[in-house]
Amino acid sequence: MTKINVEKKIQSDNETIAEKNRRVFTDGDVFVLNIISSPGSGKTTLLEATLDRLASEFNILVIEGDVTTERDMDRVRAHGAGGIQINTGGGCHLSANMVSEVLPDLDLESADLVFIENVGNLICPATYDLGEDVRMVLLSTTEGDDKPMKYPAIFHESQMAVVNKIDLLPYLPYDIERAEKEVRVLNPQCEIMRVSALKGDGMDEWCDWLRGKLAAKRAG
Ligand SMILES: Nc1nc2c(ncn2[C@@H]2O[C@H](COP(=O)(O)OP(=O)(O)OP(=O)(O)O)[C@@H](O)[C@H]2O)c(=O)[nH]1
Ligand SMILES: [Mg+2]
Repeated sequence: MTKINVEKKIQSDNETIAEKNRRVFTDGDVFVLNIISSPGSGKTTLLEATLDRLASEFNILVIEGDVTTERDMDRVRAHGAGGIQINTGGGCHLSANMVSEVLPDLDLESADLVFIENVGNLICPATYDLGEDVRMVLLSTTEGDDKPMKYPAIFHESQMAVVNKIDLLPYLPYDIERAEKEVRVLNPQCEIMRVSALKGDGMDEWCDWLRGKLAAKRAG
């Protein structure tokens, strides 16, 4: 019982700070995407591919979440992103407070899109609102097609699910229809898209989705 109360308090404190972050993001007129996946699904590769296509059109900031190192921040900087690396020092997810602490270091006024790459983990980040507009789960074909039902929380909490590494479909026993069906069972409202961040398949559709989300937010 005590454990449940402590968890509820942590979540409600997080929610309060997330709402403050959301107001800061809205004042900055930016669209914010919180990207969650297991390690190695291709979050940073998707960001690199997105930057290659959109960095000349939009001012893009990235908040990188990792236990340690600046490796992912170095990668996205090399593709034209501004932003900042957060090291959790062992924590398995970003919290609204961690994001709130770096907001003063970001030039949101001149930004259009803000990507938050969460710590690679399919469980812990699922229920931590960071103040984003959309929470997105990235699946990949190398993980196996049974993951949605095994890790349901993130699929309940996400408004967008992207299946990455579709270039590998001919070589893997991955039933993409099965994975997508499981997502729909868990969350019928969740949008679903397929991409290969590495090879470029689906990237035009993905970039159009981002353009649409930014335009919709700015239209109020
Ligand atoms: N074949 C193929 N490989 C990919 C694709 N996207 C990413 N990869 C590879 O997958 C590996 C992991 O990619 P990352 O982008 O580092 O994955 P990540 O989700 O950012 O990893 P963490 O930040 O450690 O959680 C790299 O070797 C990428 O080149 C893809 O679409 N197709
Ligand atoms: Mg990464």
